[in-house]
Amino acid sequence: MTDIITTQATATAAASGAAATERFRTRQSEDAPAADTKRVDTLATELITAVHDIVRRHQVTYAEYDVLKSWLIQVGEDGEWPLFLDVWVEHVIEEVASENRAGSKGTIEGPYYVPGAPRFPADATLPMRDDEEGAPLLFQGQVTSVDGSPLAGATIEIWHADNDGYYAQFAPGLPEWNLRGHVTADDQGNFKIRTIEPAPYQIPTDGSCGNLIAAAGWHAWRPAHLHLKVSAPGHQLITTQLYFQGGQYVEDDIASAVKPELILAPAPVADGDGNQVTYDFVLDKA
Ligand code: MBD
Ligand code: FE
Repeated sequence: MTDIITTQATATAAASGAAATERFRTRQSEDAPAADTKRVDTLATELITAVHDIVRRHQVTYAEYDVLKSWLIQVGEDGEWPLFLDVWVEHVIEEVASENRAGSKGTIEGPYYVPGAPRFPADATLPMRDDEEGAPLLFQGQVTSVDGSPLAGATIEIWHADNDGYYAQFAPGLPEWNLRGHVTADDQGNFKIRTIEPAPYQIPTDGSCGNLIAAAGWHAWRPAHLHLKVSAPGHQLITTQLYFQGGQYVEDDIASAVKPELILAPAPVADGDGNQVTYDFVLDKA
């Protein structure tokens, strides 16, 4: 009995990993692309050959091979493949995907996006608990096209961690849509979102990604960040994140997802609590 209560009340790698894996599977089954044999041949062959090269170059032993094998099995059992891939691989996928974009910078999506968040008009307060901790943040801006025209009715999806670094639906005890919302900009593309500043995010230390980080002597942290998906009809959706100037780990993100264009410098609100910042989004045409 005590065990059950403890398990449910504590954020674990296995629980957040299982949720992230399930979330990804749901999305992938809806729009899985067809595989091209030639492409799979090329990519799989080069990946396998790269592994062979590493084994030869570093004289990898049977003992090390067996550690790798059990670690790979464990990543799956912990449900941490989404976490592993998004932390150590996705930033290069995003770099390649956005090479030819002229509008606002994007960055990785990460494992914790959930579609279908509650909708709000252009002046919005994100769902949060009555006693939600963290400095209030007023995040506002305008969405325009690369040609400068305002994008009326653009949508801004936003999701972020709370003041303890936890995401709703991936950690226990949080309201389902806490700090998640889908905001529709006004007829000038303007939006105003009231929320709280998130805390830095620590990769779970009790799972296989945490084991790797500890074994390699790395740190397990991402800087505090807001996640966003910004879109408008006839334009390319951008998935991005925004960080906080001077914040811990901004210069040293475990997921390598910080870009200079994505760093906010909020200023104290003159006649109230917390900080405010303006950030505009420019979308490329579709
Ligand atoms: C996160 O919150 C995140 O944004 C990424 C990319 C990886 C792990 C946790
Ligand atoms: Fe995140």
